[in-house]
Amino acid sequence: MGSAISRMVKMLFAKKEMRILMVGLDAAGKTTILYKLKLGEVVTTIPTIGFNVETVEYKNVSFTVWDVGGQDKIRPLWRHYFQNTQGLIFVVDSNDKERISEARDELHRMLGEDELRDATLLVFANKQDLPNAMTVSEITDKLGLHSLRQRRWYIQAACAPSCQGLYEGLDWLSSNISTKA
Ligand code: G3D
Repeated sequence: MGSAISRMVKMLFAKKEMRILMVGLDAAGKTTILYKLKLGEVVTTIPTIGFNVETVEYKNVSFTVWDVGGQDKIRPLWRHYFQNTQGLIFVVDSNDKERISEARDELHRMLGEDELRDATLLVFANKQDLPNAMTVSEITDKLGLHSLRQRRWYIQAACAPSCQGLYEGLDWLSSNISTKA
């Protein structure tokens, strides 16, 4: 399954030049997704204490990943990674009802960044395999996605360990990003 996904994802991105940021609260499943894509070697850098950045480069595509939430001091550093970002992937733990409002606040803060003004948004409602997971429509509501204006967005149910939903989400993203293909 993993290698089939990896082949499909590579086909999606083969001819495009794009920069994609994948963020979300810690433990949402970002690293699991990044490894499942098998696009290449995941490189972890630590620009400052408390800020781990994971990156994967595949041909002209770069994925950059970090945790958002509760780190006001290092926020200004994020901007360095925003430039030329066409795609923002926001990963949510569908089972984490306690932190869904924190996730919403972080998402809206990111979307308020000037450099991310034109970025297309894909939300992965991850951990759908867990019995008490919130549904996609509940998460759509709690994240306030319908209130977004002038933003292309899509929410995809996912289960990262089994790769469910990953290809579908990325397929939508690659078709809805304006690139310098
Ligand atoms: P992060 O990179 O966003 O911080 P991780 O999150 O990818 O490290 O995932 C955090 C934990 O959630 C991991 O478990 C991981 O296996 C698990 N996880 C990720 N996606 C899913 C999912 O879709 N369903 C379920 N049930 N678990 C998931 P551990 O135990 O390694 O901390």
